[in-house]
Amino acid sequence: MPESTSYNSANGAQPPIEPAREPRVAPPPDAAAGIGAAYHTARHAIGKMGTSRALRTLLKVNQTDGFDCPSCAWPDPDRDRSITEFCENGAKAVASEATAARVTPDFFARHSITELQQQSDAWLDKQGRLTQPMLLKRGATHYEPITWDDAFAMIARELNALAGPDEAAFYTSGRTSNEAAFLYQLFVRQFGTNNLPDCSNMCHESSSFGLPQSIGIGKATVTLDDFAQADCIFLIGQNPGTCHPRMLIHLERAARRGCAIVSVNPLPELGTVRFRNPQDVHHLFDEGTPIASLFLPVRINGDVALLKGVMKAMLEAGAVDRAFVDAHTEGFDALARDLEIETWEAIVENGGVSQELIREAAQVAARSKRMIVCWAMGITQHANGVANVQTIANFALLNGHVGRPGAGLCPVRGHSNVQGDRTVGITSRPTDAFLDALGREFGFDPPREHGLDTVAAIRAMQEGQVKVFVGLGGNFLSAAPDTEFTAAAIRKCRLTVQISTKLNRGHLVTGEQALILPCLGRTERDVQKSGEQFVTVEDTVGKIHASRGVLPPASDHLLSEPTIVARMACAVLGSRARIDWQSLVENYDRIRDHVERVVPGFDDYNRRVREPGGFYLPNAPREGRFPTPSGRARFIVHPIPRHELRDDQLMLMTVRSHDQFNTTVYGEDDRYRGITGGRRVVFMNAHDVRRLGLSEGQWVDLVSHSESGTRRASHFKVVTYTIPPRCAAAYFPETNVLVPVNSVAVGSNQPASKSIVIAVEPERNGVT
Ligand SMILES: Nc1nc2c(c(=O)[nH]1)N[C@H]1C(S)=C(S)[C@@H](COP(=O)(O)OP(=O)(O)OC[C@H]3O[C@@H](n4cnc5c(=O)[nH]c(N)nc54)[C@H](O)[C@@H]3O)O[C@H]1N2
Ligand SMILES: Nc1nc2c(c(=O)[nH]1)N[C@H]1C(S)=C(S)[C@@H](COP(=O)(O)OP(=O)(O)OC[C@H]3O[C@@H](n4cnc5c(=O)[nH]c(N)nc54)[C@H](O)[C@@H]3O)O[C@H]1N2
Ligand SMILES: [Mo]
Repeated sequence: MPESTSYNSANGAQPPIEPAREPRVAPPPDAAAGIGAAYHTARHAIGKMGTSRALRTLLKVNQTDGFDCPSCAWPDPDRDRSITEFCENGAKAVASEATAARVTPDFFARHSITELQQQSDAWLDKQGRLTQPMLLKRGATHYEPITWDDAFAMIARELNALAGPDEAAFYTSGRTSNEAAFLYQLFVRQFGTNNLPDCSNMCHESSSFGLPQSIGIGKATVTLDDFAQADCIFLIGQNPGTCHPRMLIHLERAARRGCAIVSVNPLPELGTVRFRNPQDVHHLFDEGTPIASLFLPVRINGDVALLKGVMKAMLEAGAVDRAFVDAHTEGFDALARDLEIETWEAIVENGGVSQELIREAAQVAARSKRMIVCWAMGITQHANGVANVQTIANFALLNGHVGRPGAGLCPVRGHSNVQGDRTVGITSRPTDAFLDALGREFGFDPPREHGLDTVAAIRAMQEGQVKVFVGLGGNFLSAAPDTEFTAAAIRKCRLTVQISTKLNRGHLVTGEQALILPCLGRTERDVQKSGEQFVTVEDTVGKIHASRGVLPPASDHLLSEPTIVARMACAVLGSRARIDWQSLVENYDRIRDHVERVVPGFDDYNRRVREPGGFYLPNAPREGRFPTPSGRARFIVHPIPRHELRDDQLMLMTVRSHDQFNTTVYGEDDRYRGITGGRRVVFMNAHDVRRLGLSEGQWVDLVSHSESGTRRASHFKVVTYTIPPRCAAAYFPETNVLVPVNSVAVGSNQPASKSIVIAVEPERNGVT
């Protein structure tokens, strides 16, 4: 456990404070997207790629013969795609990957690790694509080039020298393709461990854990077509304008045909307020379409209380689908009893929303014949994230909104293939059925004991139990909670290996020795022995489709992710290898043939994925069946969480700005919230600012206390904002230092990075 000390950014694990940087605050724009989005799309794309490369690349985004956008997991239309099936933030992600800038061995010779640590996240990303395998030797100040063969030999040496396979952890981030992920988990399990932490542990783990208990499956039950039929859509804890901008097109269409849209969010996020479709040139300059017809400014982590209020009012009004409840569910009586006992006083106090507004939302839900409920990180990243998810399931089940057209549950996934990675086996908690099938297919006995997830892996590294860390994509250091604790844990490893496209802070805080293995990105052509390959991904509604890059690789030295995994497996497993890894990557169809025989739902994979748009995986609840042990969906009742905040304390949520993709910072602005030129801001309610004796624009420190110590994030500018009292918001990863590693969701072990108890103190160190 970290000691009771204050942390600072001096050792390079946190983004550095740039004293000269002064965030500016202005009123947010009146609508999301519009001409501003078109302008910023062009600026990022052309600025990084040049005009012709930008056009050539962007016109292939999300086309059936092109590549899957590397940004979010929002689905593409089954039919009638427009030629511009991308958004401003998709264009930023593409431009960041397809940039013409390069990080060469010469770059690493010029800049020491210490020097690079002092650079901002945006600067690191701007340097361009990694071009060659690089090695950081023990005690060295600079990375130096290494050959692929030597790199794999080194990984083999270190992994095979461990006392056992459980002394290594193998992380995956959600951009990895199904093909690479399947090979990776196969390699890891043949090596002998289930230590497969992934970004999903920090993302939708509360959904993946909680939803199966409620409805028998951990995924969305809807398709895009359902959004065209819904008469009511709830958006709970989600910021689609920034994080899933293509969703706005479907929300706009829904709003225009009279579908009620209810946003439950502490912030009036711009994309849920008003939208001007940048693809609709005729309406680029009009006032835009109002999106949410009702906005419930819930208190942070007030969702269980609020939804209980909505259900209580529905119950009173008799808005219960008794036939559905009797035929398909269990646990209703306990739910009804609980809602009866729950007082409006507790509901209003903990939810932070008035009884009138809650009743209004209940009326909307009660009237609905086809209701979709969407949610994202505002729901999952709390200590009671699983309870949040299961309460949402209760809400949808109450009036039978699962398994009928135009209705259903929709956990909106983040990374473009985070869902697919899980489907093909990236999990530290595999089922026996999966392991049986994997063992049968490849003639080995996979390890049965469950492995380490993200938080458990950090602790194991800290305790010296995990000595080698391999990351297939991502930025484990900056994405993980408790930055300084995590950094210290990583530094204890003997070897850390990052398979990456772009430079990030995770390359600068390493084990005793470190490797960077540069790989092809989505946008690039992947040519193997049998010819040009494509990979496959799964979107948030469970549709599997192909992704084929169009650009020449950023460097001749790059290998594809499947190739890197296969060569690592050959080197590490040596004579223990039971399969011909080399032949698998000569033709990715061969990988897919194996997937087909191991994972249910992939029948005829190679043929069906070649059909334009791909195919849907089976989804029982979508067809009205619930694959729970009893065959019924379950109402699972949870208490309202209570937060006893001291007078000087606030509840902080860590959110994304409009100019970032997770830990990749494209720029210093957050246009939709009126912030430009800097990210170190804390959004607070005006009443709290006054009450705490602070003033707008003042520089403050954010301090979190827990039994494991005091954590401090320095130098944030106070911004008064439309946010409920006692709530605050700031950007991640600058604030990850405040999230105690032991502050996790019950059941899912997901870091509670949206309910951090903080105090706001006048700046101590006086950086300015
Ligand atoms: N451009 C861009 N796109 C992205 C990403 C990105 O970083 N940038 N990241 C991708 C990934 S991996 C993910 S997981 C998704 C994330 O997508 P989101 O989950 O939409 O993103 P967050 O910024 O985490 O914001 C969550 C929202 O929840 C609200 N919120 C916070 N706490 C609560 C609460 O207690 N209750 C309720 N009801 N609301 C709350 C916040 O105000 C915010 O609007 O986006 C994906 N797409
Ligand atoms: N405080 C706080 N912490 C959070 C969150 C939060 O809301 N608040 N959100 C959490 C969530 S939802 C998530 S998903 C995690 C994200 O955690 P990660 O997925 O680990 O982080 P990313 O920032 O998406 O990873 C970016 C890096 O991935 C590499 N990369 C990009 N594309 C590719 C590729 O095609 N192949 C390979 N091999 N590498 C690639 C690049 O080197 C890039 O620097 O963060 C979590 N952390
Ligand atoms: Mo995520």
